[in-house]
Amino acid sequence: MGIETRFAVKHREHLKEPEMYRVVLLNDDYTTMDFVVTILELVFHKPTAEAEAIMLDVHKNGRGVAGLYTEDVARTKAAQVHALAVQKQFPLVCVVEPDK
Ligand code: TYC
Repeated sequence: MGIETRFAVKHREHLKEPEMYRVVLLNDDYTTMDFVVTILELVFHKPTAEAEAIMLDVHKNGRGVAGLYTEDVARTKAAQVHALAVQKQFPLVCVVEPDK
């Protein structure tokens, strides 16, 4: 076994998958469905059909997962959602929580 292979094998054992975080959208009575779909398309890069399905899931069940990311990306996306919601004066809230 060559030096590079031995190095790779030895060091791979110290690598861990990053902890993942959910960005969860919460339902409310005032934010428009169109705005939530737009958020899911723009911030979370969901295709329209999937964005509509997630929005309806949140509308019916009170909350729903917009996406799963490393913590810094999840918090950045949550901040982007908040900034866009404030801009349009919608009370839309999303929270970041560890995925197990
Ligand atoms: N419940 C809102 C309405 O009826 C739509 C909505 C969906 C709001 C998802 C927020 O995260 C949300 N206009």
